[in-house]
Amino acid sequence: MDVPKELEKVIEITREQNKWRRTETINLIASENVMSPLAEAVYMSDFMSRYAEGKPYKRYYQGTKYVDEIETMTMDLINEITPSKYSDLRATSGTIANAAVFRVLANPGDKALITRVQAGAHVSHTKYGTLGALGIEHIEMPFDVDKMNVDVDKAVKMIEEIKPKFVVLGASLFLFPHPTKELADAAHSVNAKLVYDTAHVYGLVVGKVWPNPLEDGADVVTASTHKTFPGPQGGLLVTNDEELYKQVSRTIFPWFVSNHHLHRLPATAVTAIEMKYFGRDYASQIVKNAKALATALVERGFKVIAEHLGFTKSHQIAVDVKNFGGGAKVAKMLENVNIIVNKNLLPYDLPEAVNDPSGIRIGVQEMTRYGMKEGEMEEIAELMKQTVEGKNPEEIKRKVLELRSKFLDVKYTFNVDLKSSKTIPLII
Ligand code: DSN
Repeated sequence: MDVPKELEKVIEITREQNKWRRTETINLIASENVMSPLAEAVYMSDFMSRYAEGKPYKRYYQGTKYVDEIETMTMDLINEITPSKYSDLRATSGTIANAAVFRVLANPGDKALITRVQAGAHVSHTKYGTLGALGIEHIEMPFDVDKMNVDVDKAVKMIEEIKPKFVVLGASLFLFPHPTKELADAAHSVNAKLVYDTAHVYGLVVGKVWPNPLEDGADVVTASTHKTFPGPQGGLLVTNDEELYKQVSRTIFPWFVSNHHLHRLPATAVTAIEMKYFGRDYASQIVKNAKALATALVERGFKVIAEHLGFTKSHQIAVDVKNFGGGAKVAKMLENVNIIVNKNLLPYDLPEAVNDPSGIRIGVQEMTRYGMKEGEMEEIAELMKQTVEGKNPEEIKRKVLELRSKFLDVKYTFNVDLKSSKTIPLII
């Protein structure tokens, strides 16, 4: 039979995606990254076709001895690099990790305090997302726009007055570490728990450039495994609290996942090993690059948020682009020249401005993983300036392609010859 047209189309779309996003674009989406070829090789394995409901060595299926081994090893690696006492990798996303934790900590009708939506709370922290689905009331903590952080004194008072079941820190627009210690102390004084969502910054935590919230009193930390931590798309949670760990573990399965997408496990393990050996260099270069890009943008007339605070301590910067037509317009203009960012609410926007907010959010973690340094951040800032000034997009795109073509190999990984190392092929 001839190859059907629709099959050809599927192959073509996938090829085009690979070519465009892997080789032709400067990706500055703060929630994305690339796996190393090594992690991708183990991702494409027989694990992707199997089931292993339950926990290692306590499964509801036979045939899981290597799943047990890789899952246990990955949990140990995560505990080592975080560091933490207990980890669970079965949440298939950060949202699912949050859902399991929130469900254990509160019942429908209970209250949770979260960061302000415009200040970056993830949708899963809110009444619009997981918290709403669980029937838990979302109450926003005051935010100090000048400090680009939760207003500690007012938030502590609010915790003492409202006595929520839990407080959530961590955000999707996340420039500076949240005040974990102060809010953990306040939460514990009213028998509440502190949940810290490190989805965006987990790679910075394991790279030791961002505080480990567990060391500052957080009861449980959730994360994504594919943002600054450059692994497969997925979620995890870590804690030092044995009782909480047992309760959440009993809840993830069977309430929130059945199978936990097993091909994530070896790829997460490879990434954890990469972070163990290269994480510090990678994470500190990310922060240097973010600051360098912010500085270069300001020098070119952009209004980068939090200049008086040094712009950022994370992989992200936020830019107010109202003067250039707003976040939606600027994000489209940049996409047109192959620079990929997302429009983003800034803390002083109204929530209704979500479709055309003042800002764009920029993350430098993926380009850092491809080896870009401060000099390339300056080049990117220049290309962005030319774009918003309305210079010839085709000419700018040509320069983007040229810059990107010099950074096609993932760094901060090991050079392993996957083809010749074993008689059994690694890639089936
Ligand atoms: N909404 C994603 C982001 O921060 O881009 C995370 O799920």
